[in-house]
Formats: sequence, structure tokens, C-alpha cells
Amino acid sequence: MFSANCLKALSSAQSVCVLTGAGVSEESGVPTFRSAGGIWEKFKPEDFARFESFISNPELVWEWYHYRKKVIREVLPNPGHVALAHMQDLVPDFTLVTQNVDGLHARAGSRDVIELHGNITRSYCVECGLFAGEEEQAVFEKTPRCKECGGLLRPDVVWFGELLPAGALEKAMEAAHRCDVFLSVGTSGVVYPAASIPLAARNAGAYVVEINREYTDLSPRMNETIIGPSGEILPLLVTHLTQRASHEPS
Ligand code: BV8
Ligand code: ZN
Repeated sequence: MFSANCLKALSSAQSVCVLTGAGVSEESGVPTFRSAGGIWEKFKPEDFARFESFISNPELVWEWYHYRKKVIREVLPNPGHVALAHMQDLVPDFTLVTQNVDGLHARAGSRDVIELHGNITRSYCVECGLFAGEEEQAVFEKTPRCKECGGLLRPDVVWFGELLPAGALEKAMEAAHRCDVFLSVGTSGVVYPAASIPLAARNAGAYVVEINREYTDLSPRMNETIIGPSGEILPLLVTHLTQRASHEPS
């Protein structure tokens, strides 16, 4: 499954950076955005996940986020998430960057995850900026309101046309520029600036491996693409790294 080049690059890698997308959560039961049957099939992403759409119809947008939060509450991290949490302890310098807003990497044990597009479990007031915990986002409330000023609460996610969290992209790019191996896992590579991170790693000389169920827009720019479910492929990569660790002089 892994080419000799991939195994060689991994065997000597001191620095690994990983970018994940919705595909890494698919085997947990979280629908992806653009694969067949994905959540965007009913909603056009670029129109729906946009502040203007939210302000013009907060009830409809909250209906979608309440549904997604409910799904996320009911699922567990899958072996792919767990493998990435293990990988963090097998490589001297490891950075995990995600486009996902589901928090499943942290629930699997990954530390210091860079969440480029925010986190669906957090909400804040569009008027005063106050953050609201899960308890204040009463699910029965169609459009949750701020307990301080009564303003509309919105999910703490990055919508189209919005800037990424301060410093997130810079930190991700730094890791991409210094890594020996970069893994692009479960992302269609259509959303920017996230999709530019694997390309920056490639340009900086990293060995870039894409793991996906199918070829993507990024595939021609990768060193190699491994076709298959990340929940099966990532644990195999960790097995390889574990064997490497056991052969290294202690
Ligand atoms: C910004 C958060 C700048 C909300 C999301 C024209 C060209 C290029 C760019 C643009 C353009 N026009 C506009 C832009 C910029 C725009 C953009 O990229 N648009 C694209 C769509 C053309 N980007 C932005 O607006 C960004 N902000 O640029 O600001 C700026 C500058 C100045 C002033 C103001 C602003 C903000 C982008 C963030 C948008 N927010 N979501 C929410 O989640 O509710 S995007 C959404 O897409 C999710 O975050 C998701 O993570 C992201 C990417 O999708 P993927 O994760 O890749 O998921 P997808 O379903 O697409 O693919 C899943 C893949 O997994 C598939 O390939 C599938 O085969 C694979 N798979 C499935 N199962 C498995 C698997 N692989 C392995 N194993 C499996 N089991
Ligand atoms: Zn408020």
C-alpha cells in the first residue's frame, strides 16, 4: 500500500504535519460536505455557510447546526483520529491542522490541534461577542440568544468570506514549511486558504502524501495519493512508525 519512497520518507521523518478534512470524520458517521450523500448536497456550501445567509435566516442556519451538533454528540472518534493522536507521540515534531469543526481530534487525544475553521461546540453573540457554553445554547431554542444582551448567538465557525482565527494559518504554514512529511487526509482540497497548506509543504521540499477515498484537485500536486479510507490507512502508518521507534537506539 505504501510506496518505498513513502516508507523511506516516514522512516527518517523528524517533523510531520497533517491537514485533515471532513473525510477523516466520515467513518465516525459524520457526513462530509461534498462527497455523494454529504450534507452540502441539500445546502450549497458557498451560499449557506455565509454570515449574510445567517443574518437573513438565522432559524434555518441554526436548524442545520443543531442537526450537526446532535450528530457530533452521538458519534465517537474513529481509528483514524486515534492513529493521529498516537502519531503525535512517535515523531519529535508533529503538527495537526484541521478544517473540521467537530472537535473529534481532541476527543481522540490529539493535543494543540490547529482548528482553521473554528469549532461547532462553541457559540458567541453577534452583538457583544460574549461566548456561550453548551448549556446556554438551549437546543430547543430555534435561534439561541445571548444571556447578557439578547443578541443572536452564532456558531464559532469560519464562514465563507470570513477570516480564519488569528494566527491559525500562520502556525499551520510554519509547520508545513519545516516538515519532512506532510499528510493531506480526507479533504477535497477545494476550500482556500486551507488547501494551499499541502502545496506550501510540497514547495518547501516535504514528501506530501494524500490519503483519500478518491483523487482530488490536489492529487496532481502530491508526491503520492493513497486511495482508501483514512480510518484503515492511518493506523497502518502508525504501525510503521512504531516499528521504526522500536528499532531506534534508545
Ligand atoms: C477566506 C466552516 C479571506 C463552517 C467552512 C475562488 C477561488 C479560491 C478561493 C475562493 C474563491 N472565492 C472565494 C474563495 C475563498 C473561499 C473558498 O475557498 N471558496 C471555495 C469554495 C471556492 N474561502 C473562504 O472564504 C475562507 N476565508 O478566504 O477569507 C478573506 C480575505 C479578506 C477578507 C475577508 C476574507 C473561509 C473558508 C472556510 C469556510 N468554512 N466550514 C462549517 O463547517 O459549518 S468550509 C467547509 O469545507 C468545511 O470547513 C470543510 O472542512 C471544508 C473543506 O471541505 P473538506 O473538509 O475537504 O470536506 P469535503 O466534503 O469537501 O471533502 C471530503 C473529502 O474526504 C472528499 O475528498 C472525500 O473523497 C474524502 N473522504 C470521504 N470519506 C473518506 C475520505 N477520505 C478518506 N477516508 C474516508 N473515510
Ligand atoms: Zn450579547
